[in-house]
Amino acid sequence: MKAKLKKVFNKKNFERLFFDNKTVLFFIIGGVLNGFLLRAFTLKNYFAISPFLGDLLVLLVISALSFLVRGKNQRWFLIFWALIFALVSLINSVYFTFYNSFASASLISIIVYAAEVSDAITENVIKVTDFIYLLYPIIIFAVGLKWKPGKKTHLLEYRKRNFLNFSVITGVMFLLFLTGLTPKDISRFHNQWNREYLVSKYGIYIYQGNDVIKSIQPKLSSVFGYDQALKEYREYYDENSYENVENDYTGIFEGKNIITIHAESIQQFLMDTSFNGIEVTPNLNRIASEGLYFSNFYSQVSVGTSSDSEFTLNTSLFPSSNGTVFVSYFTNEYLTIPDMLNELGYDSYSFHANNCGFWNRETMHSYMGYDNFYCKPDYEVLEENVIGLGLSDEEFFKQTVPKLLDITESSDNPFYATLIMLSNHTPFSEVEKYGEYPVNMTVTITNEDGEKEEVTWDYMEGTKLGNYFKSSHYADYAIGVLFDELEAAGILDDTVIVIYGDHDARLSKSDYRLFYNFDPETGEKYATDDERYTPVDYYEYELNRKVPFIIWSSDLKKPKEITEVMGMIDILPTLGNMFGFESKYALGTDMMDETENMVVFPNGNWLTDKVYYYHQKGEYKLLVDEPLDEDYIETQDAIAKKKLEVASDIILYDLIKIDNEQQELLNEISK
Ligand code: GP9
Ligand code: MN
Repeated sequence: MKAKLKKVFNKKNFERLFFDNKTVLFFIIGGVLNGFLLRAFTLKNYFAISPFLGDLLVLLVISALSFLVRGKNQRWFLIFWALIFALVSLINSVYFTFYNSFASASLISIIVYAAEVSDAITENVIKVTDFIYLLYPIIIFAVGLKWKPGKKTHLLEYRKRNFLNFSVITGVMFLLFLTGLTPKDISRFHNQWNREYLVSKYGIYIYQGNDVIKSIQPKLSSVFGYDQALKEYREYYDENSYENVENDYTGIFEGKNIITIHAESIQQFLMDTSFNGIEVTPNLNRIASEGLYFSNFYSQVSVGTSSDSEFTLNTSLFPSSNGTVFVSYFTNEYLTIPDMLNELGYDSYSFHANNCGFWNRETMHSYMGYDNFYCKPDYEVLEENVIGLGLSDEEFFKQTVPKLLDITESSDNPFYATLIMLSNHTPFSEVEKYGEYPVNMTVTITNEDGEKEEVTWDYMEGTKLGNYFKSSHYADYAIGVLFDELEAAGILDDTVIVIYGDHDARLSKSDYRLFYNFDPETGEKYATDDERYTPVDYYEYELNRKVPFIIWSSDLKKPKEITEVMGMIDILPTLGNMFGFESKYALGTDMMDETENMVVFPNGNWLTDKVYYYHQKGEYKLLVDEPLDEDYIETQDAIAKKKLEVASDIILYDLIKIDNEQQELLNEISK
């Protein structure tokens, strides 16, 4: 291996590899230059190494492959790829001017549509500089034409050697590139939703390649198994079609406005936590004590995190584990809360002060039936009001309430509004912006001399969990501001407020271990064999991921805490019964019905009041002191599996649409 590397990485070999074949050399230089120019004009990131290596890597791969093509055809191969790469740069450059983001193959049909209807196209979106990228294939063409392939280029031996040499260089480059990536970069690559980030990290060519693969993947996988899926879907809904069941809450909120607050990364245990007598979430605690508070409620997200919770809440379907619904399956037909409320005469809006294209929200929210999505350009984002990813929650709420007021003043229709918070997003590091909230503990201890002494342990300060408490305390403060502003605007009385934590904060077990096992007597953690030690194993951790869910209304007769296990999928049936709509496709249940519930997670795990089941291992933790029925696990697991399968098939094969179309056809025929 060492010898091989030496053979490749010597001066003579480099000269032969690159200068013998100028087309290859220009191909690589031109491609790198185009990638650099694109990033400079769009992201303004001039000197980042990682995207430079990413671009170079792709160009080396193509160069290596070019040696598999004989004689003159090699240059045509390179000219072809130079043209493709130049077009990728050109399209992305134009797209960025238009949308402030990078292009995605899955959005092609939407772009054409948007371009047709938007006034923006009449503005000058195509600049002269966009065409600079086309110089690249033109130069490769010129160099390629001049280049006379010598006899040896036809020789298999020559081509094979060059191919192998290039492959070694590419391999080394790949390793170099990999070392600069963090696990977060890799997971973002997998999700493919934060497009600006991906280009800034991977370069434009890798980004676009990954994007094309991700866009085609769902189409390919949906070709197979379709008939079987439709059959099983019909069988399932013949037996399990969802209908509201009359209970004490049926119709109680009919005709009222709804404001749904998407509380970023808010977990339930925050509500049970205080420091120095001050609760982490005093506002949420007060709101919960006045409303219907579901304290054993779980988010059911997959890789689509925030967007998955928006999807599941609005459809009562599980998110996809094969790609993300918002990104890969957004054109499908789903029956959503906005759809059903629109039928009841509501107008629906969503609000998020971040980039409109994140999680493809701008497009998907419109597909989900929201009449308008207010996003970053609709907000004034002053530097001093920025926390983490964007506009602070306080400012977001302060600027959203006047918009809601305009909406109520311009229409007599009730509204459904989804307000997506942002500040409490990982990594919770802008501690100085969250306001004073010390996460320490002051206690009186007996010191070594036997005297009483007051000490303050800064045990949580500086930890990620500690910062999360501070950040959540800020988010809670912002929710308090929202309530005040809504009250002042006169909106609160006619409005039901729904609050959900969108998913957990993905904190480390070690931070929890410190938090639950801190010994104020010694300022150390309890030893693991201490009887006071609380272990944080897989099950503890998973069970602790629950998020709060609250339904609040000023005219709710009796506040109530519901402690049975519930999940995001149950929101639609619950609100449906209260507001007068229902979806036969709902896979959840009405949380106000007193039946035993099961929370199924997209990874196959599930939870009841009796058991947490760990799918991958086929093991479970018993949560009650009573034995289970013999077939309990098997029966529940089969139900969980079936539900996940039905949702997954609906998403993959667009079954709701197909089923509706077939039904319509049958109705036509039978007329
Ligand atoms: C982006 C925000 C974050 O706008 O909603 O999404 P998440 O990382 O939580 O899925
Ligand atoms: Mn989120």
